[in-house]
Amino acid sequence: MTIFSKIVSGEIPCNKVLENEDFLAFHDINPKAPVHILIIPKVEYTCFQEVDPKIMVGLTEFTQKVAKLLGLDERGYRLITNNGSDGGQEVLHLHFHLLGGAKLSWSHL
Ligand code: DGP
Repeated sequence: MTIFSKIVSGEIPCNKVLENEDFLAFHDINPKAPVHILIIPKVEYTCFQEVDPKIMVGLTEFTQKVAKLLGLDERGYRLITNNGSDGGQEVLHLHFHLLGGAKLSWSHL
Protein backbone atom coordinates (compact mmCIF):
# COMPACT_ATOMS: atom_id res chain seq x y z
CA MET A 1 0.00 0.00 0.00
CA THR A 2 1.40 3.43 -0.94
CA ILE A 3 1.59 6.39 1.41
CA PHE A 4 -1.14 8.03 -0.69
CA SER A 5 -3.47 5.04 -0.19
CA LYS A 6 -2.88 5.50 3.55
CA ILE A 7 -3.93 9.13 3.12
CA VAL A 8 -7.06 8.00 1.23
CA SER A 9 -7.95 5.55 4.02
CA GLY A 10 -7.34 8.21 6.70
CA GLU A 11 -4.47 6.26 8.28
CA ILE A 12 -2.18 9.22 7.52
CA PRO A 13 -3.60 12.76 7.83
CA CYS A 14 -3.54 15.33 5.06
CA ASN A 15 -4.54 18.92 4.51
CA LYS A 16 -7.50 18.21 2.26
CA VAL A 17 -8.74 20.60 -0.44
CA LEU A 18 -11.46 18.58 -2.16
CA GLU A 19 -12.70 15.00 -2.29
CA ASN A 20 -15.29 13.01 -4.16
CA GLU A 21 -15.98 9.30 -4.55
CA ASP A 22 -13.06 8.76 -6.92
CA PHE A 23 -10.47 11.50 -6.34
CA LEU A 24 -8.73 13.40 -3.56
CA ALA A 25 -6.85 16.71 -3.59
CA PHE A 26 -4.56 17.74 -0.73
CA HIS A 27 -1.63 20.06 -0.04
CA ASP A 28 1.85 18.73 -0.83
CA ILE A 29 3.94 18.27 2.32
CA ASN A 30 6.94 19.91 0.60
CA PRO A 31 5.50 22.75 -1.51
CA LYS A 32 7.48 23.93 -4.53
CA ALA A 33 5.20 26.95 -5.18
CA PRO A 34 2.88 29.17 -3.07
CA VAL A 35 0.09 26.73 -3.99
CA HIS A 36 1.10 23.10 -4.45
CA ILE A 37 -1.69 20.54 -4.46
CA LEU A 38 -1.54 16.82 -5.16
CA ILE A 39 -4.48 15.32 -7.04
CA ILE A 40 -4.85 11.55 -6.92
CA PRO A 41 -7.29 8.85 -7.93
CA LYS A 42 -8.31 6.85 -4.86
CA VAL A 43 -7.62 3.66 -6.82
CA GLU A 44 -3.89 2.94 -6.73
CA TYR A 45 -2.50 3.24 -10.27
CA THR A 46 1.29 3.14 -10.20
CA CYS A 47 1.82 5.97 -12.66
CA PHE A 48 0.38 7.76 -15.67
CA GLN A 49 1.65 5.04 -18.01
CA GLU A 50 -0.47 2.46 -16.15
CA VAL A 51 -3.66 4.48 -15.67
CA ASP A 52 -6.99 3.43 -17.16
CA PRO A 53 -7.61 6.27 -19.65
CA LYS A 54 -11.33 6.15 -18.80
CA ILE A 55 -10.73 7.80 -15.43
CA MET A 56 -9.02 10.78 -17.03
CA VAL A 57 -12.30 12.50 -17.88
CA GLY A 58 -13.35 12.51 -14.22
CA LEU A 59 -9.87 13.47 -13.14
CA THR A 60 -9.87 16.41 -15.54
CA GLU A 61 -13.22 17.68 -14.25
CA PHE A 62 -12.05 17.26 -10.66
CA THR A 63 -8.78 19.10 -11.33
CA GLN A 64 -10.62 22.00 -12.97
CA LYS A 65 -12.84 22.23 -9.87
CA VAL A 66 -9.82 22.29 -7.56
CA ALA A 67 -8.16 25.05 -9.61
CA LYS A 68 -11.34 27.12 -9.49
CA LEU A 69 -11.83 26.53 -5.77
CA LEU A 70 -8.33 27.86 -5.11
CA GLY A 71 -8.79 30.84 -7.45
CA LEU A 72 -6.14 29.63 -9.88
CA ASP A 73 -8.38 29.35 -12.92
CA GLU A 74 -8.02 33.02 -13.96
CA ARG A 75 -4.27 33.56 -13.45
CA GLY A 76 -3.23 30.08 -14.50
CA TYR A 77 -1.32 27.19 -13.05
CA ARG A 78 0.94 24.28 -13.92
CA LEU A 79 -0.19 20.65 -13.92
CA ILE A 80 2.46 17.94 -14.06
CA THR A 81 2.90 14.26 -13.37
CA ASN A 82 6.25 12.60 -12.84
CA ASN A 83 6.21 9.19 -14.50
CA GLY A 84 8.67 6.52 -13.37
CA SER A 85 12.31 6.68 -12.50
CA ASP A 86 13.56 9.03 -15.22
CA GLY A 87 10.53 11.24 -14.60
CA GLY A 88 11.58 11.66 -10.96
CA GLN A 89 8.53 9.93 -9.51
CA GLU A 90 8.99 9.12 -5.81
CA VAL A 91 5.54 7.98 -4.72
CA LEU A 92 4.33 5.11 -6.90
CA HIS A 93 0.66 6.09 -6.82
CA LEU A 94 -0.41 8.23 -9.75
CA HIS A 95 -0.62 11.89 -8.78
CA PHE A 96 -0.75 15.24 -10.51
CA HIS A 97 1.01 18.28 -9.07
CA LEU A 98 -1.10 21.44 -9.37
CA LEU A 99 1.25 24.41 -8.89
CA GLY A 100 0.32 28.07 -8.83
CA GLY A 101 0.02 31.29 -6.90
CA ALA A 102 3.06 32.83 -8.61
CA LYS A 103 4.53 33.31 -12.06
CA LEU A 104 6.29 29.96 -12.41
CA SER A 105 9.60 29.36 -14.09
CA TRP A 106 11.06 26.00 -15.12
CA SER A 107 13.02 25.98 -11.85
CA HIS A 108 9.77 25.18 -10.06
CA LEU A 109 9.89 21.68 -11.56
P1 DGP B 1 6.73 12.71 -6.94
O1 DGP B 1 8.20 13.02 -6.85
O2 DGP B 1 6.12 13.22 -8.20
O3 DGP B 1 6.45 11.26 -6.67
O4 DGP B 1 6.05 13.58 -5.80
C1 DGP B 1 5.70 13.09 -4.56
C2 DGP B 1 5.21 14.28 -3.75
O5 DGP B 1 4.51 13.78 -2.63
C3 DGP B 1 6.33 15.17 -3.20
O6 DGP B 1 6.14 16.49 -3.73
C4 DGP B 1 6.13 15.17 -1.69
C5 DGP B 1 4.74 14.62 -1.53
N1 DGP B 1 4.54 13.80 -0.35
C6 DGP B 1 5.24 12.69 -0.01
N2 DGP B 1 4.76 12.17 1.14
C7 DGP B 1 3.71 12.95 1.50
C8 DGP B 1 2.80 12.91 2.60
O7 DGP B 1 2.83 12.04 3.47
N3 DGP B 1 1.86 13.89 2.65
C9 DGP B 1 1.78 14.87 1.70
N4 DGP B 1 0.82 15.78 1.85
N5 DGP B 1 2.62 14.92 0.65
C10 DGP B 1 3.58 13.98 0.56
